[in-house]
Amino acid sequence: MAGMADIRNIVILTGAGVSAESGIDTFRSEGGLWEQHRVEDVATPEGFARDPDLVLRFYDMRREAIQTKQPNAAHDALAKLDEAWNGELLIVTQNVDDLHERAGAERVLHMHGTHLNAWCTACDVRSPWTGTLIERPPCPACDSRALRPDVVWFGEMPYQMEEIYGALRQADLFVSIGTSGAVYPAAGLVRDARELGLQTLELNLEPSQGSRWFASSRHGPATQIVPEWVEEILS
Ligand code: BV8
Repeated sequence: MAGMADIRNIVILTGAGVSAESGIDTFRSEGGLWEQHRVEDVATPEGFARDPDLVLRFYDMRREAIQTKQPNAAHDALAKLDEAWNGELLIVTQNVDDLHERAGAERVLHMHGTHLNAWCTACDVRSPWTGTLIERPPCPACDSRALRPDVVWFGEMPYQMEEIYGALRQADLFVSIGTSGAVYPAAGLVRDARELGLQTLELNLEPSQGSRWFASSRHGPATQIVPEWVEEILS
């Protein structure tokens, strides 16, 4: 990639594809999560209001499944980059799993929340959570039985957008890994990056919905193309 030498600050966006080879279902592949459930029913505040048990079971099942999975070579490579890179680096993930952190990455931002917290709709406190919510357990902070997944649903504002745009404004390179480019504002970040003059690279199994916005694209499984790219940029 041209001009690799002048890369100081990097923003990386990851999606479900980076965790696919860890055995965590993506959303839009055949048999993916959204095919088993209508999005409107399980990932919206309206769906939660309409049928809280359905939504709580959906997230209980995923929270439990995620804890049985391990980071893969793509997570490991990104953690190695995070550790070795002495410029700015931010891994913005759309994933609610904690595989980036379990691989050792530290500069991680969960723009769509995390399966590892429960969020109390009574007192607004977010508590670490690895169990289930279907039985309406009491909030550790206020005792109310009003906990929901700490996940950003459709129609809800993604977390820390100002921090993400701030990192983009300082960056020289934007890399998108394992995402279909189907959901905004995450899918729009590559256009923000281009407008800011960043170099843009897509690493994905196949061209995403936003492929045309990337100056460079590489296609293949993340466990193969992400370590290759990390070795390249660290050499
Ligand atoms: C908001 C958390 C506004 C939940 C998620 C019309 C036009 C434009 C926008 C909209 C519109 N109507 C509504 C909107 C807004 C809406 C949106 O974008 N809708 C889409 C459907 C059109 N967005 C929102 O509502 C967002 N909020 O806009 O708020 C606002 C403004 C001000 C004030 C208040 C509010 C919030 C969206 C967040 C929803 N939550 N997740 C949960 O996890 O359960 S979305 C979820 O899907 C993910 O988080 C991610 O963001 C998104 C896409 O999923 P991906 O991660 O990309 O996974 P996917 O399966 O799609 O793709 C996997 C990719 O990996 C594929 O490309 C595949 O090829 C690749 N892959 C597979 N295997 C591998 C691989 N790659 C490499 N290696 C492999 N082995």
